[in-house]
Amino acid sequence: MSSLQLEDDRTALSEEALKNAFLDDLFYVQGKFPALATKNDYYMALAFAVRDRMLQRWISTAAMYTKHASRTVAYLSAEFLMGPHLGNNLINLGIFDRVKQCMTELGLTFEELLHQEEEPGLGNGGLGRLAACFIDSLATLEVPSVGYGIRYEFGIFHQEIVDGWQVEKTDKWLRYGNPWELVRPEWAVEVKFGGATEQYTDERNRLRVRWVPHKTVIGVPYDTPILGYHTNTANTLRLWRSEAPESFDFAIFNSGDYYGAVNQKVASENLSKVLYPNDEQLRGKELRLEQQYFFVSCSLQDMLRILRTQKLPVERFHDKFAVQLNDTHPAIAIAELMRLLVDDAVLSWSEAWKVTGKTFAYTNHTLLPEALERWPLEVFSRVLPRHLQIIYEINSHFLEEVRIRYFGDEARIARLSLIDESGERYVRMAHLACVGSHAINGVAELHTELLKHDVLKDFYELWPQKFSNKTNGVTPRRWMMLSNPELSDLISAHIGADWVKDLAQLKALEPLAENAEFRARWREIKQHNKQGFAALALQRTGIVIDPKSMFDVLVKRIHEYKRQHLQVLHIVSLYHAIKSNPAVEVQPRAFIFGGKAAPGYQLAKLMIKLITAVGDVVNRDPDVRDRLKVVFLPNFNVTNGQRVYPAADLSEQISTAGKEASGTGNMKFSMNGALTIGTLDGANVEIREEVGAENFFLFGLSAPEVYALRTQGYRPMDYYNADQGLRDVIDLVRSGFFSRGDTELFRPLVDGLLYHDPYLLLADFRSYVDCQAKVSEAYRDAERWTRMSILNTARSGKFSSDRTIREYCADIWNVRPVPIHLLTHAEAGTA
Ligand code: F58
Repeated sequence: MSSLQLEDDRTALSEEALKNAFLDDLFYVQGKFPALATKNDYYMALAFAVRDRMLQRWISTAAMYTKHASRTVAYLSAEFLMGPHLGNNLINLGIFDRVKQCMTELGLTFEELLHQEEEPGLGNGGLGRLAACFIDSLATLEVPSVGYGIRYEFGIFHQEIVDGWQVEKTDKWLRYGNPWELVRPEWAVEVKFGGATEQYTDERNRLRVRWVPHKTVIGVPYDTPILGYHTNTANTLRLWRSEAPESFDFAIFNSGDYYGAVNQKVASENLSKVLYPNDEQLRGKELRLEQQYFFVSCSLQDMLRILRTQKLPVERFHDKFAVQLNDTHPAIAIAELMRLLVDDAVLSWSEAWKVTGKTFAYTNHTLLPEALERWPLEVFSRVLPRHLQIIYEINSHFLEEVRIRYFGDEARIARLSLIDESGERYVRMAHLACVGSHAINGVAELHTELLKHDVLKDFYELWPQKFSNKTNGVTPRRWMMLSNPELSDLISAHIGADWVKDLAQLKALEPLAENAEFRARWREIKQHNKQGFAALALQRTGIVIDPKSMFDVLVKRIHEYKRQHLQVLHIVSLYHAIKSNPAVEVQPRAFIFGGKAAPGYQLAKLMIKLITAVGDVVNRDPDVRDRLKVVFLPNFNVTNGQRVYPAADLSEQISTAGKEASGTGNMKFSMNGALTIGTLDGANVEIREEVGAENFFLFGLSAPEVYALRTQGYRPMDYYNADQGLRDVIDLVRSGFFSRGDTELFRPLVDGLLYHDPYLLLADFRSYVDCQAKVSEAYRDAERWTRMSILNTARSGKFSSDRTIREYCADIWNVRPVPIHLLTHAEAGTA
């Protein structure tokens, strides 16, 4: 009886049970009573009450997977940009409104509790957030899977804006503890680094290689349950933290070198200390390579342990696990699995290579040649001497195959080699990933085509069958239900609630675009979201924006190829028009920017300063009469994203065609009813295809046109000379008008545009500004705009990450759903 009671207390979802659990946790976990409890105590108590509800599902899921030895996806990613868990878990458990009600009845403000959570910002941007959307979809689709990554103590830096400049602060997200994770010291593993290798003959007379490392560290897994939406599945996100080995203590006694030992301990713990921001400075960083190898080795050892507990032989590794490499950051896994199979499990090279090839698949996320990872041979051999030998051996087998196929084509052989020998020698991680994987994919149709015919052309010619496209998607649970509850409720009221799991059903909204009452309600919700965002912007920046103006939003990492400065040129052109004739008619707009610049990327930081500097002038000029406002919202992250996408009227997707692999923010905007102004780049192409050309504002050169212009010789100055409007804009920035007369401040940007302009802003300027005029005209007709907005949402079904994950499951992973039956206490005890 008492055990049954306990089970109910910890799993029941009734209002009464939830309230009891919450108060229980406040007393017995936080050790507080209401009069002394802080907001954080309340948040923690609620989080633990919710976690209990998840644990029953988690245990049931683990039991089921173990019993059935289910084929499992292992998603290897150096980044998981999860965002806050509480709200999402409540949505997926189906108790969001009920818990809100409970908190209100207890006299607490639910929103305040949600805001109490420090978001785990363990990622830079798109790539890390994609991993988070994917594990949500995997759980929702009931697919056995584990996300493997690094438990960084400091996530992506916190951005402040001081005097218009970015200032970085460390992200102490673990400061108040993390109620969502469980540490599993019993599954810790050892990881070796450096040193040397030696050959030896084992007791069975086999010639083998032994790696004698210079140091070892311990990887300790921290597990977070990842719940599916309205399912019993709770998969695992397993993040590794590095620790010093136990032997540290003995070393002190043995050598007496206490401080040396302390240093070693600190060094071991530094491995998982901080997420690297994507930086030029990142190139060749030894610690970064150590991080990559660390989490990869931990994860593969963990998979081998699971194999052992399920009594499966290592020869069947690929039957049990489908391992996806999220870009090349985990690509060292290919050499590591070979090492584990050949050196430790004593498989033959050819057998190990077969297993490895069937295990891995690789996703590429970039078209920028400078972003392709390569490690100086010297660094590589110092950190991973055994892996370098293995890579040489892989390369020699591979190039043998290439030589047979392309006899005498030495140039091609040099291009394909895993080692770049054109100057200083490097290990090419993308080549390792291509050779060691059975599947290679891009993240949008255009991106995949460019991979096949440009970036990875030689590999495509060799193995066309390995290549496929998997257009990205985002989870509608977080990016619609949680962030835009009113819109979600409106949709459900009209077409039922099944769209959340089957986003294609949004199509049923199409006819409602012709329903005036529905349109009015649609507008009302957008207006409400805009008011909410305006309040946030005021609180964070002190700038007042009018919710009746058009919210024109550009949020993403700051990078030249993403062209935030093209939008600045547009703003300056409008401002110039007003100054030339203050009576001119302009559509009132709030230009909203957000995004972080890599700390070492000087031009990106200068772009932020330019945005804020233009804002300082425009926002205050009485001639503007508040018709234009420029806001830079500091610290764009998942939490702020949830506020901004639902409030946007216009989504800016203005990268140079052929540069943005996919984009995923573009999808979040469109789902929430924003219209896009964009180039034919990344997934914009497919968004336009889906929503219809008439509901998308297209401008700029296409990827082939960009290519042609570059080949024929691009001279930005020609555009400057030929276009008075462009000249006015550039000259105004150059004159020091936005920098208190300082003509030097923005020179690197302006001269960069006039004399180099690698991202073709000047070539696209006129087309962009003209297109923006069409946007303004369309916005003036509110009914027309609303129709277009509804159609954008209605036709965004393709961009659910559920669709993406279904494609990976069918084409690459060959895995099937395993529905979970919830265990009771009694069953769990006897399993
Ligand atoms: C992004 N890459 C792409 N990399 O730029 C974007 O187009 C795409 O939609 C997204 O991946 C998902 O496929 C990206 O975010 C990084 O942040 C790297 C992190 C590690 C250092 C180098 C950059």
